[in-house]
Amino acid sequence: MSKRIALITGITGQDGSYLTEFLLSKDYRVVGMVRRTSTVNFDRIAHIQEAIDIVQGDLLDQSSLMDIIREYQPDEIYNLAAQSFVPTSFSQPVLTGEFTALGVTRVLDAIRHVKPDTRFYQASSSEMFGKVVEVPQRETTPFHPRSPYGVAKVYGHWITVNYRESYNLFACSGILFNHESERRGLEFVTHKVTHAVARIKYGLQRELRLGNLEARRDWGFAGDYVRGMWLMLQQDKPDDYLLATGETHSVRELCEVAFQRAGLNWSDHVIVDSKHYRPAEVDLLIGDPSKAKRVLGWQPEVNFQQLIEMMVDADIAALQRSK
Ligand code: NAP
Ligand code: F7E
Repeated sequence: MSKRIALITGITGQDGSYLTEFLLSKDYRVVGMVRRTSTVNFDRIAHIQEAIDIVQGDLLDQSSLMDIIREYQPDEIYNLAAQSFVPTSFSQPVLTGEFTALGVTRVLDAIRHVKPDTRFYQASSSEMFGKVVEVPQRETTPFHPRSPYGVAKVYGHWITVNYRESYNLFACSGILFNHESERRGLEFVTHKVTHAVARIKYGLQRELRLGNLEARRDWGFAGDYVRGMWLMLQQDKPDDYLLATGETHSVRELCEVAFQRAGLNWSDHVIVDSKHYRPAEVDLLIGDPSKAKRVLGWQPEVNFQQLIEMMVDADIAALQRSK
């Protein structure tokens, strides 16, 4: 039997790299779409690059998306590409809308015209809940986004639902809460903290400047979440699912756990700097993943403490290797 073909947009990102490993383990042929840059940055997929096809395309360019689908005839498309950093969405709101919102329509429309039986996964986000109206948040909780990023993701979510309902596409929206790993970008708070912990331990820096320590998030491990993405596309019918751990912790608790892992006291090093505050904050996120558990049989295997300790250990090991 010929291999199933999966196309991943955003393959060079954190989730793209874990999803690629997962799909290769399921014997898929994986095609990764990357945008053209003058310097190639395939750090996260360098170890599996030989096993995949890389193709150039861009969420801003409709014809590139159509050509890729025509050429590779994917059975499944995972749309992970986005401008995903919330503060940048405040400074570059229009670009964020182009990538993170309209980009979704471009992929869906390419599927509709070229290969309408392709199964589609949209990377939606807990940032859509924003100023939450229900605790914990479920698939049915109304959205109140608090950033241009969150607003763009609400658009991406509803256009996915709309193409499913209008054109009968197998289109799923995964509402994923924060998920992290040693491959997380260094600007996100978990990796910013664990990376700084390693550097402080080895005397390479003394202080760590953060913003709102009281913000609470439902943090899980990225490796667990990509399994959920795949499960959504293996069902008989397309639907939307929320993936979360069901636990919430503050940035302050994140600091406590991370510094403690390295034998340090967080309050000796962390400085609150208003520069890192956002024009509008998401104060509390906690998800109820019971639908994903019931229907997909999905549940996370790594808890908050294990995740943060894993990330600190990885950052310390990386620093030791580089010395
Ligand atoms: P990430 O590490 O920031 O990766 C984003 C990817 O999108 C990168 O591969 C990037 O390519 C690519 N990209 C950006 N603009 C593009 C464009 N115009 N055309 C083609 N590719 C483009 O994000 P992530 O953490 O893996 O998250 C994956 C997806 O899930 C994103 O859509 C994110 O918004 C969403 N999400 C993430 C979380 C989370 O906690 N991680 C939670 C909910 C939803 P370059 O390498 O060229 O920059
Ligand atoms: O912030 C607070 C900050 O940037 C988490 C993206 O993957 O998850 C991510 O979005 C919290 C916020 O992630 C700093 O104010 C305090 O309340 O790690 P973050 P995020 O904004 O939750 C969602 C689900 C996505 O979909 C997004 O793509 O931490 N915080 N001090 C800080 N945050 C940062 N980055 N840096 C600080 O110094």
